[in-house]
Amino acid sequence: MKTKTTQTILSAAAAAALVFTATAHAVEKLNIYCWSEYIPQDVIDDFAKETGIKVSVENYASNEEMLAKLGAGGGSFDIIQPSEYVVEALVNEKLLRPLDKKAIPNLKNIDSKFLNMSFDPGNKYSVPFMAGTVGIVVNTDLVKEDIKSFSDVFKPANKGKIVALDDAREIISWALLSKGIPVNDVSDKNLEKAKGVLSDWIPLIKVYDSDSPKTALLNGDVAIGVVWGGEGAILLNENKKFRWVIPAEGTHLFIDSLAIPKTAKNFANAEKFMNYILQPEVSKKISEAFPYLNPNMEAVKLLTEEQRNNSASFPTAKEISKMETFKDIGERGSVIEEIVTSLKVE
Ligand code: SPD
Repeated sequence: MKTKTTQTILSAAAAAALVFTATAHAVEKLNIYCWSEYIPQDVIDDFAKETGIKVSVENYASNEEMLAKLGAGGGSFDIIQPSEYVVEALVNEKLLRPLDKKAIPNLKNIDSKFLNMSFDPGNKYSVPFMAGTVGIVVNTDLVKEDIKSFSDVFKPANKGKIVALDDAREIISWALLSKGIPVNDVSDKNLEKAKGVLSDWIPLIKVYDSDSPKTALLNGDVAIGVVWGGEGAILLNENKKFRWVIPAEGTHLFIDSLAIPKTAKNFANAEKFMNYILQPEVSKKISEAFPYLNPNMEAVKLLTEEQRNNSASFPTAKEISKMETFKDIGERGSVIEEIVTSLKVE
């Protein structure tokens, strides 16, 4: 039979164990570093509530901003959201952690067209999040000309009426396409040609915004935009006066994925999050807030016909067949940054 003192000691130990367990649960964490306006806050909150994991989120507005922070050792992230050419670079540099696919069974919901792509064969390191294009949005109340191409957008008559993505790789690709040059052919000779084009185009741009280019169009600050497909889709939903145009010169297809940096501490929580957002209902919620080209075919089935018919979210198969994806171009990326930055300050 236990004496009263022994019982007291035992229950104190049990209480301490409980406190320890509770504390251990409280420190479960997930640090997400993702594009702005891409993962809705309610999806993050629901995940945190369901799993008890404390989630922190930081945003970036370009792949290059994200790479600079990772490279400088800033932040300690468990999930990043790189585009295809950046996944390719990070895999080559061995900076990503291989995924435990057993922890991500919902990967089965992704359309096979978006799996096993050349930037990550076998999806060893990345899970497709959203895809999309870059196109032109025209406020037809303010612009009466029939805008069909980048060359129509960047005309002197449109000076001060244009919002453009603040993204050097994007901007240079529009100039390359206008010269009939594929977006990954970034030789010195081709960049020189693109620079010539951009020296005329860049002075026409009024606003640079990669986070929310729709805002300048919505508040009437500008009349034409060269924007992400998801931003275009929101504008089309907002008002019939906005028209979406796939540039006649062509555009590119981006695939933004979730990946785990090699240095991640909470990698199992990162895989939990990946699996969570791949559930059709959750992915549908993401599409509703940020209507990009959703590679999750089970989620797409849950969207309304109107959502699926939004031309800025879902380009046709014919349009997609003409689009290239960006490739890792190594050091040429810095040359492009320098060209665009120098033209902006002229
Ligand atoms: N607000 C989310 C924007 C995502 C854009 N994807 C990036 C493609 C870069 N080439």
